[in-house]
Amino acid sequence: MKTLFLLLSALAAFWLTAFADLDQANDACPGTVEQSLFTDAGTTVGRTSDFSCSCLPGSNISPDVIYEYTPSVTYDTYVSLCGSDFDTGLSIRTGGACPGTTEIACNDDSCGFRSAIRLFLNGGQTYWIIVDGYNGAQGNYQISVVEVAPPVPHPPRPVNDLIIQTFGDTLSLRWSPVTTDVNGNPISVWFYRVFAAESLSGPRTYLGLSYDTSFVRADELAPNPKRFYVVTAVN
Ligand SMILES: [Ca+2]
Ligand SMILES: [Ca+2]
Repeated sequence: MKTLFLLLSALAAFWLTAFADLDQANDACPGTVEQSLFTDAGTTVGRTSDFSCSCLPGSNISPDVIYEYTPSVTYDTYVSLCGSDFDTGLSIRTGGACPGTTEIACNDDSCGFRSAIRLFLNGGQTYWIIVDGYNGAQGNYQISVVEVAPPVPHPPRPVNDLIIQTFGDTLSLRWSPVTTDVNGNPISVWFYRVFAAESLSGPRTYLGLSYDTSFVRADELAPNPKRFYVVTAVN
Protein backbone atom coordinates (compact mmCIF):
# COMPACT_ATOMS: atom_id res chain seq x y z
CA MET A 1 0.00 0.00 0.00
CA LYS A 2 2.87 2.31 0.84
CA THR A 3 4.37 1.67 -2.58
CA LEU A 4 1.05 2.50 -4.24
CA PHE A 5 0.81 5.73 -2.21
CA LEU A 6 4.30 6.75 -3.24
CA LEU A 7 3.48 5.98 -6.86
CA LEU A 8 0.30 8.05 -6.73
CA SER A 9 2.25 10.88 -5.09
CA ALA A 10 4.81 10.74 -7.86
CA LEU A 11 2.07 10.79 -10.50
CA ALA A 12 0.41 13.76 -8.81
CA ALA A 13 3.72 15.61 -8.69
CA PHE A 14 4.30 14.87 -12.37
CA TRP A 15 0.81 16.06 -13.24
CA LEU A 16 1.29 19.33 -11.36
CA THR A 17 4.67 19.85 -13.00
CA ALA A 18 3.63 18.94 -16.51
CA PHE A 19 0.36 20.83 -16.59
CA ALA A 20 0.93 23.71 -14.21
CA ASP A 21 0.93 26.10 -17.18
CA LEU A 22 -2.02 24.57 -19.00
CA ASP A 23 -4.60 27.32 -18.96
CA GLN A 24 -6.69 26.24 -21.96
CA ALA A 25 -8.05 29.34 -23.65
CA ASN A 26 -11.78 29.76 -24.08
CA ASP A 27 -13.44 27.94 -26.96
CA ALA A 28 -15.37 31.04 -28.03
CA CYS A 29 -16.00 34.64 -26.91
CA PRO A 30 -15.26 36.02 -24.42
CA GLY A 31 -11.57 35.24 -24.87
CA THR A 32 -9.37 34.22 -21.98
CA VAL A 33 -8.14 37.51 -20.55
CA GLU A 34 -4.41 38.24 -20.59
CA GLN A 35 -3.07 41.64 -19.56
CA SER A 36 0.66 41.23 -19.97
CA LEU A 37 3.11 39.22 -22.03
CA PHE A 38 2.32 35.57 -21.49
CA THR A 39 2.96 31.97 -22.41
CA ASP A 40 0.33 29.27 -22.26
CA ALA A 41 -0.57 25.82 -23.52
CA GLY A 42 -3.75 23.94 -24.26
CA THR A 43 -5.55 22.02 -26.95
CA THR A 44 -8.03 22.69 -29.73
CA VAL A 45 -9.12 19.06 -29.75
CA GLY A 46 -12.76 18.82 -28.79
CA ARG A 47 -13.40 22.53 -29.29
CA THR A 48 -15.70 24.01 -31.88
CA SER A 49 -14.87 26.19 -34.86
CA ASP A 50 -16.14 29.67 -34.06
CA PHE A 51 -13.63 31.68 -36.09
CA SER A 52 -11.61 31.57 -39.27
CA CYS A 53 -8.38 33.19 -40.39
CA SER A 54 -8.21 35.06 -43.71
CA CYS A 55 -4.89 33.43 -44.67
CA LEU A 56 -5.78 29.90 -43.70
CA PRO A 57 -7.82 27.66 -46.02
CA GLY A 58 -10.24 25.43 -44.17
CA SER A 59 -9.86 27.25 -40.86
CA ASN A 60 -13.64 27.61 -40.86
CA ILE A 61 -13.85 23.89 -40.10
CA SER A 62 -10.88 23.75 -37.70
CA PRO A 63 -11.60 24.02 -33.98
CA ASP A 64 -10.15 27.12 -32.35
CA VAL A 65 -9.62 28.94 -29.07
CA ILE A 66 -9.34 32.64 -28.31
CA TYR A 67 -7.43 34.98 -26.01
CA GLU A 68 -8.25 38.59 -25.17
CA TYR A 69 -4.97 40.46 -24.80
CA THR A 70 -4.59 44.04 -23.59
CA PRO A 71 -0.93 44.92 -23.01
CA SER A 72 -0.27 47.76 -20.59
CA VAL A 73 2.52 49.20 -22.73
CA THR A 74 3.41 49.05 -26.41
CA TYR A 75 5.67 46.18 -27.37
CA ASP A 76 7.36 45.06 -30.53
CA THR A 77 5.65 41.72 -30.06
CA TYR A 78 6.28 38.18 -31.26
CA VAL A 79 3.29 35.87 -31.04
CA SER A 80 4.32 32.27 -31.63
CA LEU A 81 2.64 28.89 -31.92
CA CYS A 82 5.92 27.26 -32.93
CA GLY A 83 5.86 24.71 -30.10
CA SER A 84 2.47 23.30 -31.16
CA ASP A 85 2.06 19.77 -32.52
CA PHE A 86 -0.30 20.39 -35.46
CA ASP A 87 -0.68 22.56 -38.58
CA THR A 88 -1.72 25.78 -36.88
CA GLY A 89 -3.09 29.13 -37.98
CA LEU A 90 -2.86 32.39 -36.08
CA SER A 91 -5.07 35.45 -36.35
CA ILE A 92 -4.90 38.75 -34.45
CA ARG A 93 -7.94 40.99 -34.40
CA THR A 94 -8.93 44.28 -32.79
CA GLY A 95 -11.78 46.78 -32.58
CA GLY A 96 -15.22 46.59 -31.01
CA ALA A 97 -16.30 43.59 -28.98
CA CYS A 98 -14.94 40.03 -29.03
CA PRO A 99 -13.67 38.72 -31.45
CA GLY A 100 -12.89 42.19 -32.87
CA THR A 101 -14.12 43.88 -36.00
CA THR A 102 -10.83 43.81 -37.93
CA GLU A 103 -8.19 41.18 -38.51
CA ILE A 104 -4.84 43.03 -38.41
CA ALA A 105 -2.52 40.06 -38.89
CA CYS A 106 -2.74 36.46 -40.02
CA ASN A 107 -0.17 33.72 -40.44
CA ASP A 108 -0.30 30.15 -41.69
CA ASP A 109 3.25 28.80 -41.82
CA SER A 110 6.17 30.52 -40.12
CA CYS A 111 8.05 27.78 -38.27
CA GLY A 112 7.41 24.65 -40.30
CA PHE A 113 3.65 24.25 -40.43
CA ARG A 114 3.21 26.31 -37.29
CA SER A 115 2.42 29.98 -37.13
CA ALA A 116 4.03 33.12 -35.76
CA ILE A 117 3.48 36.86 -36.16
CA ARG A 118 5.66 39.81 -35.29
CA LEU A 119 4.05 43.24 -34.94
CA PHE A 120 3.68 46.25 -32.67
CA LEU A 121 0.76 45.93 -30.27
CA ASN A 122 -0.29 49.16 -28.58
CA GLY A 123 -0.47 49.56 -24.84
CA GLY A 124 -4.07 49.92 -23.64
CA GLN A 125 -5.57 48.50 -26.85
CA THR A 126 -7.45 45.22 -26.78
CA TYR A 127 -6.59 42.47 -29.23
CA TRP A 128 -8.00 39.01 -29.76
CA ILE A 129 -5.58 36.23 -30.58
CA ILE A 130 -7.12 33.20 -32.24
CA VAL A 131 -5.41 29.82 -32.33
CA ASP A 132 -6.80 27.97 -35.31
CA GLY A 133 -5.85 25.14 -37.64
CA TYR A 134 -5.35 24.47 -41.34
CA ASN A 135 -8.15 22.63 -43.09
CA GLY A 136 -9.55 20.87 -40.06
CA ALA A 137 -6.21 20.39 -38.27
CA GLN A 138 -6.36 20.33 -34.47
CA GLY A 139 -4.06 19.43 -31.62
CA ASN A 140 -2.08 20.65 -28.65
CA TYR A 141 -0.84 24.20 -28.89
CA GLN A 142 1.80 26.24 -27.14
CA ILE A 143 1.51 29.98 -27.39
CA SER A 144 4.03 32.61 -26.38
CA VAL A 145 3.52 36.35 -26.55
CA VAL A 146 6.88 37.97 -25.92
CA GLU A 147 8.63 41.24 -26.52
CA VAL A 148 11.12 41.26 -29.35
CA ALA A 149 14.27 42.36 -27.59
CA PRO A 150 15.90 45.40 -29.16
CA PRO A 151 19.27 44.66 -30.72
CA VAL A 152 22.17 44.91 -28.32
CA PRO A 153 24.52 47.66 -29.50
CA HIS A 154 28.11 46.61 -29.79
CA PRO A 155 30.57 48.67 -27.81
CA PRO A 156 32.70 50.86 -30.08
CA ARG A 157 35.86 49.09 -30.98
CA PRO A 158 39.13 50.91 -31.61
CA VAL A 159 40.99 49.83 -34.70
CA ASN A 160 44.19 48.10 -33.69
CA ASP A 161 46.61 48.83 -36.51
CA LEU A 162 46.41 52.56 -37.04
CA ILE A 163 49.04 53.88 -39.43
CA ILE A 164 49.78 57.61 -39.13
CA GLN A 165 51.51 59.51 -41.91
CA THR A 166 52.16 63.22 -42.28
CA PHE A 167 52.76 65.33 -45.37
CA GLY A 168 53.58 68.84 -44.20
CA ASP A 169 50.61 69.79 -42.05
CA THR A 170 48.42 67.17 -43.56
CA LEU A 171 47.50 64.19 -41.44
CA SER A 172 46.76 60.87 -43.06
CA LEU A 173 45.40 57.88 -41.15
CA ARG A 174 44.92 54.36 -42.45
CA TRP A 175 43.74 51.20 -40.75
CA SER A 176 42.51 47.69 -41.49
CA PRO A 177 38.77 46.97 -41.61
CA VAL A 178 37.18 45.92 -38.35
CA THR A 179 35.08 42.77 -38.75
CA THR A 180 34.49 41.65 -35.16
CA ASP A 181 33.51 43.32 -31.89
CA VAL A 182 35.65 43.29 -28.76
CA ASN A 183 34.32 39.82 -27.96
CA GLY A 184 35.19 38.39 -31.35
CA ASN A 185 31.61 38.33 -32.67
CA PRO A 186 31.14 39.30 -36.33
CA ILE A 187 29.83 42.83 -36.86
CA SER A 188 28.98 45.03 -39.82
CA VAL A 189 30.70 48.37 -39.39
CA TRP A 190 28.73 51.40 -40.56
CA PHE A 191 31.54 53.93 -40.26
CA TYR A 192 34.58 54.91 -38.24
CA ARG A 193 34.94 57.82 -35.84
CA VAL A 194 38.28 59.62 -35.59
CA PHE A 195 39.38 61.33 -32.39
CA ALA A 196 42.47 63.28 -31.38
CA ALA A 197 43.85 63.88 -27.90
CA GLU A 198 46.73 65.75 -26.31
CA SER A 199 47.60 62.80 -24.10
CA LEU A 200 46.74 59.12 -23.91
CA SER A 201 44.27 59.60 -21.05
CA GLY A 202 43.19 63.15 -21.86
CA PRO A 203 39.88 64.27 -23.31
CA ARG A 204 39.32 63.38 -26.95
CA THR A 205 38.44 65.82 -29.69
CA TYR A 206 36.16 64.46 -32.41
CA LEU A 207 37.74 65.08 -35.81
CA GLY A 208 35.18 63.42 -38.07
CA LEU A 209 33.99 60.17 -39.52
CA SER A 210 34.99 57.98 -42.39
CA TYR A 211 33.06 55.38 -44.32
CA ASP A 212 36.33 53.94 -45.51
CA THR A 213 39.48 52.76 -43.76
CA SER A 214 41.32 56.05 -44.16
CA PHE A 215 41.04 59.64 -43.00
CA VAL A 216 42.84 62.77 -44.21
CA ARG A 217 42.88 66.24 -42.71
CA ALA A 218 44.83 69.07 -44.33
CA ASP A 219 45.59 71.49 -41.49
CA GLU A 220 45.64 69.19 -38.53
CA LEU A 221 49.30 69.21 -37.54
CA ALA A 222 50.52 72.82 -37.51
CA PRO A 223 48.94 73.86 -34.18
CA ASN A 224 49.33 70.40 -32.69
CA PRO A 225 52.94 69.26 -32.63
CA LYS A 226 52.09 66.22 -30.54
CA ARG A 227 48.78 64.41 -30.88
CA PHE A 228 47.35 61.01 -30.21
CA TYR A 229 44.73 59.53 -32.51
CA VAL A 230 42.03 56.99 -31.88
CA VAL A 231 39.75 55.49 -34.52
CA THR A 232 36.68 53.53 -33.38
CA ALA A 233 34.42 51.33 -35.44
CA VAL A 234 30.69 52.05 -35.16
CA ASN A 235 28.06 49.50 -36.05
CA1 LIG B 1 -11.70 27.81 -36.94
CA1 LIG C 1 -13.69 27.59 -30.86
